[in-house]
Amino acid sequence: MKKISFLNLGKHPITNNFLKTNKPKNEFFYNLKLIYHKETKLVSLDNFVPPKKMFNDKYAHRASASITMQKAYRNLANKIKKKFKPKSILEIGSNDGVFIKYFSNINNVGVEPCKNLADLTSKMKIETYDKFWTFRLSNKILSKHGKFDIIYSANTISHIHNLNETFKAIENSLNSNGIFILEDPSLLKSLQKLSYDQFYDEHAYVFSITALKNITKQSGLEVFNIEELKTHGGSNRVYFKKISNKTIKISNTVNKHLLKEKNFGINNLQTYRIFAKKVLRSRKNLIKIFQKIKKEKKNIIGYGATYKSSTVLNFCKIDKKFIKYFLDTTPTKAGKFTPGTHIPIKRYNGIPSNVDYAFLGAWNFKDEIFKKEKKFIDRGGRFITHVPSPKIL
Ligand code: DWN
Repeated sequence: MKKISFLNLGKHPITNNFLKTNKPKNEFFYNLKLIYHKETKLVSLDNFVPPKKMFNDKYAHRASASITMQKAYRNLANKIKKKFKPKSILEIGSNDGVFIKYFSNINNVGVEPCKNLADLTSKMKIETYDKFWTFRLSNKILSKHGKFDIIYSANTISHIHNLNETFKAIENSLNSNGIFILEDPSLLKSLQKLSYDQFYDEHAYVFSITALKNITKQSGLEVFNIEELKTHGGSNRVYFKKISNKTIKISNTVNKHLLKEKNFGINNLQTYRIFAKKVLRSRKNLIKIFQKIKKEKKNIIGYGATYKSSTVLNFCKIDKKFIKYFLDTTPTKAGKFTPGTHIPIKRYNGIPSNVDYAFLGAWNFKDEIFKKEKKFIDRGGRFITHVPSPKIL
């Protein structure tokens, strides 16, 4: 399979490796390089980081950390119940149970390799397997729980390296009329918004619908509906059925989306070369903004120590010189340091009055944050973003 490299983002740390010290010994770095697969049109990292280095019992991210996501999962759970009336549901990557908890009255099973998170849902009486999703695990779950009406997976399939096995195992675990719902960041939106921070160790892939169609052909699954979501800066919710199930019609959202991707140039290497050039320009302009503010001796902090922001900070070499500290609502990140750039992270308790600028690490929650930080904005505080282009908001 021909792979073409189109962007080298340099050396990067493990994004989940929030450090206990700002002088770590032997911090792990890998080369973050993006590639385009000519045949399947898949876009992926060149070097995959071993899963156990990323997903372990110290996993920091909590899917319920934002009100936006809490609402999104509650609405989706209601929609699924109303539309499909499932008697069983499996979630791959159940995180802290923000979604699966709504299905406590049916056969609900979680899969979550990060033990600290799996323990949270086990305590909620949701049977949770603290294992990586594999064909073997699908058989193990099958022998105890049977096949499922719905399999749901948000922000997880893009993290699993062996896609062939992943989709085959999903097909294996679905009832003949079962539905698989995948939610992951959209490649089209990432290219359009120049959000190159969607690429980091965990995001082995950023999917287009074109690539998803191509790579799932072998697994016996086919896409029958697509919903475009605003979450995480632009995601796709992709509905799959078994190819053998002829009772579900393919919605025209599928062809519409494929055409949109084709018109943008998803199938064209040149699109990625142009993206790469724009990313280099974006870095230059973001650094200029930080340098200018620093010259004015103003205080800059970071807002939301996201995994995504690790790509921006390490690629642009924005460290403690520019950002005094990050504020984040996640309790397990507080008191630690950002991977690679070693910026302190403090527990969020409002933006202090001496802060002039806040770099939006969690730009994908801009609306929620702007609402919450009205006081900061009203007193002249400004946010810095790099999406879709570096600017002060
Ligand atoms: O796919 C993934 C996504 C869904 O979650 C994972 N690979 C890892 C993680 O990535 P991320 O860190 O880029 O995700 P978020 O959801 O954009 O992270 C938001 C961060 O910002 C959290 O640490 C919470 C924090 N936050 C905050 O401090 N104040 C968020 C909001 C909305 C706030 O008001």
